[in-house]
Amino acid sequence: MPPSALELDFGPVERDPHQPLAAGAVLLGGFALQDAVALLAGLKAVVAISPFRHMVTPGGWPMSVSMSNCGAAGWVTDRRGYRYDPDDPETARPWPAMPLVFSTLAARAAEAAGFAGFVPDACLINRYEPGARLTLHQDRNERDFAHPIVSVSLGLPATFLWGGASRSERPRRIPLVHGDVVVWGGPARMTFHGVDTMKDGAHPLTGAIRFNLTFRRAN
Ligand code: MD6
Ligand code: FE
Repeated sequence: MPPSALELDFGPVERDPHQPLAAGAVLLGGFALQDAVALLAGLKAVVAISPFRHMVTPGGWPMSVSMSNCGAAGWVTDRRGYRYDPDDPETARPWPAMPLVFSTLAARAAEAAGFAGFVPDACLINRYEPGARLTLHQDRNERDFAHPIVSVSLGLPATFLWGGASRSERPRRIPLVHGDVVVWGGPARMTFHGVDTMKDGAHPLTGAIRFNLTFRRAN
């Protein structure tokens, strides 16, 4: 017997889809699930133009996470520091345009989290292989911290590290899975955060990779 429409619509729900992390920050469980295939197609088109690369920190260390960008501004790091650049330093061309499915999803998620009118001009694309990690940091290279940040997880699960206003605060560990979206802004905007060392695994859409899209208003 086929499952009833009721079962299809309402199960299986394992987590509250709207999980507050702090004032101004919320995890929208599964918010991007319906768009995941289109988002991955958009990602593929972007990195065909501006490929993933391991950028170097100002201290000279290559990051374990490889990155690309799309939109009017792209986040970059090199020996000169962290900043947004309208051009991809590797191609010496503007970053690829932000796919409509990216900006539409980011705006919908921001609105669902209470930040109506979010128009991202930058999308940083992070690519994690098993063993990759992102140390605790604040996102502070944007011009106006009044805008929230929208973060979309695709592929392998990860443990998000959610700290406090100072680096010394011990972070909470938040599991993030394929399709999850985190939005934060307002009083949570400068929270220290990171991603714990990625475990090995296999996701049907991405294999042994986690992608993260973070949408910002840089300028
Ligand atoms: C990641 N995310 O989830 C890394 N930053 O792969 C971030 O560093 C981040 O998710 C600011 C806002 C949301 C984020
Ligand atoms: Fe960040």
